[in-house]
Amino acid sequence: MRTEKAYEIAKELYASIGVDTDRAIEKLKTIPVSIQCWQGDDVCGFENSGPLTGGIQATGSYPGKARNIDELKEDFLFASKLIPGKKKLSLHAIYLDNGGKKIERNEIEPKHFDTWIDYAKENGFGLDFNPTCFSHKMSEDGLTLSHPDKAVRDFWIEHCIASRKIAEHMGRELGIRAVTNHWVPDGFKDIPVDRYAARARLLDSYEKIFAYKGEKENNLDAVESKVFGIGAESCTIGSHEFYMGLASKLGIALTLDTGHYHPTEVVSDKISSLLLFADELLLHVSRPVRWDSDHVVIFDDELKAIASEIIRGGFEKRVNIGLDFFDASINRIAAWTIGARNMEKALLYALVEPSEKLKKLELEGDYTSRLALLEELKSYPFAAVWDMYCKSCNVPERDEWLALVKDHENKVLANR
Ligand code: RNT
Ligand code: ZN
Repeated sequence: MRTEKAYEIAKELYASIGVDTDRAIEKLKTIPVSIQCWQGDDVCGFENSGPLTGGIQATGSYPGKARNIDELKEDFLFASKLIPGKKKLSLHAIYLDNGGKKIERNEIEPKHFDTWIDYAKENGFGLDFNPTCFSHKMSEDGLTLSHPDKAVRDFWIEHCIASRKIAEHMGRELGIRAVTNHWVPDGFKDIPVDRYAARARLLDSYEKIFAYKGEKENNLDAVESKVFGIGAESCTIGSHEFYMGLASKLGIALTLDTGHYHPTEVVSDKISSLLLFADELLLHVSRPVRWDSDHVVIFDDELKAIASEIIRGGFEKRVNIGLDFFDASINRIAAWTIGARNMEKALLYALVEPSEKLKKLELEGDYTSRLALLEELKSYPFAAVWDMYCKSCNVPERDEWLALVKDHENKVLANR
């Protein structure tokens, strides 16, 4: 009752500035957010191929992490009931269901993901995919698709093509297009002398990967750049410029990871420029703290700015929203819940803005009113709209979800 009461007042106030909160709530239910499976087990996967490499790190040792596919499925399902909205699950190749038999990365097939597809069908999730070009013997020296050795490059080319076929199969089976994100860790710890050659090899590998045209209606490919990684501090082969060029040359999408730029550079400012030249983008919403640390996404200014860029422009069909964080120092289900709820929250926050009114003020040069309204909006009763959204999605309101996570931790995770 309290939720309804507060909502009625909020709805009236927002209506007075031309915002229809009911419509905002309904709209948000149509925007998918892709949640990364790898938060559930610290990017380990179930291939048993050794430690996490590639210059990324999940720090912390909170007990209870998922040790196998069933546990990961159980945990994600639990989290999904605490997160409002339309969800996709993003899988990495190392999460394959190999039935206990070692399958080489270049030999993975759609059938290795059939149990995930069944799970997605049962629970109404879409699926996304990622080739895993790290945590492997063939990536030990920090190079994969740009490796000087053709045999190494070929191995990863095969892996990426196999991954694209798996994603297509997922899209076809679910009737929900998958998005495949391609990221490789390639880089140099120390100053290289021939960046051009390394980048030329990377380009050549991608040309081979995308020579297979694929089924556009079932899978969208995207490529992710980076500025540096641990052990690759001096040069990242797949830099922003490299992938911008590649995406426009090959007509594929670009991925923007919020942790992959210089600290004062923001992804929110990149979306509008890129959408003038590309049909679609993929976001990896993360939270870099001093470096690409992949902290859990919080409801901060940059998250709100990213959501506003999407909503103000009406770009929700062109910007595929994916999350990419992994924190092993807190309850992993809580991490998923906090990060994904915040993404949803930021989108809703953007949806209850009188954008047209603000755009008009800007066009007229009334920057005084633009700033005044933007600031006053911050103390509008947004929380009441958020609570109502959660309620109408059948997920806990406010921090009610926390007790459920704690209870699950005691009953399930503690026994692992
Ligand atoms: C690494 C990239 C990449 C990974 C995931 C696990 O810096 O952000 O997206 O985080 O593929
Ligand atoms: Zn990423």
